[in-house]
Amino acid sequence: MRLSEAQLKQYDADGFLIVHDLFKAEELKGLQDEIDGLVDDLARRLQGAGKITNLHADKSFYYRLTALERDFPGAAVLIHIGGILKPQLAALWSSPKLLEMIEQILGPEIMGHPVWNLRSKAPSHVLSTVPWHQDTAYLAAGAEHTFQPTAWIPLIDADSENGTIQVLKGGHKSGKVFQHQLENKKASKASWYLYIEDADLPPGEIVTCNMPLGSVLLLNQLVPHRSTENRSDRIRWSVDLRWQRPGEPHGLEGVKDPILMRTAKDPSYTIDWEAWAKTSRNAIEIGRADKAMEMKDEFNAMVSGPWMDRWR
Ligand SMILES: O=C(O)CCC(=O)C(=O)O
Repeated sequence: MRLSEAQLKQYDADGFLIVHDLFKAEELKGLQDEIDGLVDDLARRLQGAGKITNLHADKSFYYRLTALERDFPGAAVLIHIGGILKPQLAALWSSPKLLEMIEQILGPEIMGHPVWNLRSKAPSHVLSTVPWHQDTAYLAAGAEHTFQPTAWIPLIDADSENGTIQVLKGGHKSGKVFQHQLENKKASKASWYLYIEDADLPPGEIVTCNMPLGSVLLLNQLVPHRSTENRSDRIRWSVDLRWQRPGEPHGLEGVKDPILMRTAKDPSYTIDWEAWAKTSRNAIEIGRADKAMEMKDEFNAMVSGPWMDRWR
């Protein structure tokens, strides 16, 4: 879908834009089924390892992981940091509908940025409530100058009850990376998130993004945003995907590579997902703690990443 001039201007001025009705519910069904498969696989592995007894196979997309999380705290984080990019999510990330809009923002040469997330925001799950941050703060210093639009795509009608995104309108305008803190320094929360203290946030209107299924939120890499608590009884599933132009700093140099998605130089170009996924750096999700990998404990939900050194 093509954005209008007014929408492009709004994205530029506000640092975010909600695009309504980009996808029909049935276009997202394949992704939901794929996620059901990931949850089923996790449940079976947990059962096989003697960690749980009930697979909760009778429960549906919006409920099953909550039941698994109750029986095995950490299940929701394990889905979030699983890090294996499955075909439906890859297809969404590189879908003509998204790339057409991104091409209007970035131009015809488009790389997928290596940070992507499947968010399994279970009800009242403290570790899924993401505090105020700028996306670029999770990357190496200097990457803030690279234009890196994010698409945040809920797989449910997202609203203030189930913990949608809030954005600080125009908060990208200074071009600065604000001071971030590590949340896990607070004794109360074993978290891997960064946060900006209220006093360090620029002034601006806080906009709560009420987004029906099928809509997409485009964010600027510098606009402060957060997600609030999920007070509903359903899982607020979402994905977030990013892009940038080739040849510019991506902020994960030496850790993970971007992937070319579209180029005007070769109209018949097709994405080689397999080659990208084969590099071990890409197979390992950025959030997966090195220690957990070393210990080969597939059920360790500990998370760390290079941003922790940046802000320690
Ligand atoms: O989905 C969420 O709860 C938070 C998403 C977010 O902060 C992001 O995509 O940068």
